[in-house]
Amino acid sequence: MIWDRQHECMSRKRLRELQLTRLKSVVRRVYKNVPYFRSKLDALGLKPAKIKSLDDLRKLPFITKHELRETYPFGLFATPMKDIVRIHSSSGTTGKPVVAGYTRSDLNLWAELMARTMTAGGTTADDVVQNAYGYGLFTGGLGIHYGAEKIGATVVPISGGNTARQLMVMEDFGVTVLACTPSYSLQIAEVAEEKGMDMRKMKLRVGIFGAEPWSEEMRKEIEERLRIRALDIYGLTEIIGPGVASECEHRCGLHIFEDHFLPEIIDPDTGEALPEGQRGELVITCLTKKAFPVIRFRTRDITRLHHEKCDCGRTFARMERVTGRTDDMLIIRGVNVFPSQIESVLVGIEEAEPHYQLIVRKDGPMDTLEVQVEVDQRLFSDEIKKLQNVERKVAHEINSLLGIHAKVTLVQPKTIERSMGKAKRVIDMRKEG
Ligand code: DLL
Repeated sequence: MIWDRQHECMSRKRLRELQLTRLKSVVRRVYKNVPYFRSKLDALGLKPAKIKSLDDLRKLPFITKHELRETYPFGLFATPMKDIVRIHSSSGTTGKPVVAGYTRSDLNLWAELMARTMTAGGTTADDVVQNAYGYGLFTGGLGIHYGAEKIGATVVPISGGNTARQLMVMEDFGVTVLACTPSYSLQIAEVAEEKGMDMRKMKLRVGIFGAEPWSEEMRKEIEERLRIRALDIYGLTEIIGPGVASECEHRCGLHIFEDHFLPEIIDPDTGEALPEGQRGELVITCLTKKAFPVIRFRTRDITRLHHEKCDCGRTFARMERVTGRTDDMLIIRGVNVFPSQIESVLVGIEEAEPHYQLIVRKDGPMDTLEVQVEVDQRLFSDEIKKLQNVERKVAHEINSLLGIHAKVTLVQPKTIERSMGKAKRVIDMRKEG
């Protein structure tokens, strides 16, 4: 199903023309209205009129976390505050949060993009959507909310937490679509199992999951335990929130809504554009947003793009599932690893539960990795030798697939903190000295 066939299936040629017109216009507008951006371009001797082709985008400077910090909170807004009707922000675990403003037209656009997202995931007006993303400053809750309402679905705005109540609502209201982070969906599955609930008797059929990296193996695990089809959606506060890219029924990458967001892939070390199909850092330019249109925003998310047409008929580029962020990448004795790669290994091991945490420490000049993973209570009460065998097996798998030595510690069920939003996968003790 396609929400906006006219745009989502437009020819690549026509799409490029539209992108160019929009790019020229957004650069002119931001140059005129955002002094910070204007002074950056002036320092480069660059006038908006020099942007004549999509390739000219590369002449423009990047926006990174640094620029967002320098202009905190509203310095990159391109409209007067009186036109801004909503503010959202990121959680800001490291320093000040990112603040995003929306005009009324931005909110309409967002609802439209979320309607595309929900429809691509197979949601229709007949569905009952349990929205367990957090409501509030986080973009997940209200983003899904307005998109699902726009397509005429019934929204249950339950927000995150109180898992027993989530299950009661799911059963009693005949919920068919669950929207939350993948890690929270597992927590819901876990509590359902504890309560002896039979998911086959529930009407739930689809999960709309995103906001954190998750592996293909984790998808399978969630699908089996909740008896649903799980789809991946992507977005970020700096760009709009969810509604930047979404999987369709074919699940071969996430379609980027390219008529509004222009993607590039760069080498995160050099900032140079990478050739088609290569994996690197995703950079996004907002083409149509009014209040907070960031230009060449470095997302720090690692992915690659494919441009071949998808069987669903959409012509938009597809991004591969985000494997991790440049700042989440661990370098263990010279080997680069993302937490999601370790997740893929763990979820494939029968004795291990899909709850884990990675602890990175400094041991002299070396970085060491400890993988804590939960195992079944039965195994835990078993003889110590069995536990040691499983630890060895997990360490061996990690070593043979990723080439790193990790210390594996099996822990009791429920030792690893459960989250109702984004899971905390890495504890980096190096930063604490
Ligand atoms: O997480 C927006 C969102 C809400 C997306 C609900 C999807 C569903 P932020 O809190 O600003 O916004 O975090 C954005 O989360 O740069 C990625 O690193 C990560 N992320 C988001 N979606 C995915 C995904 C929301 N599907 C940051 N896979 C992004 C992997 C994701 N990582």
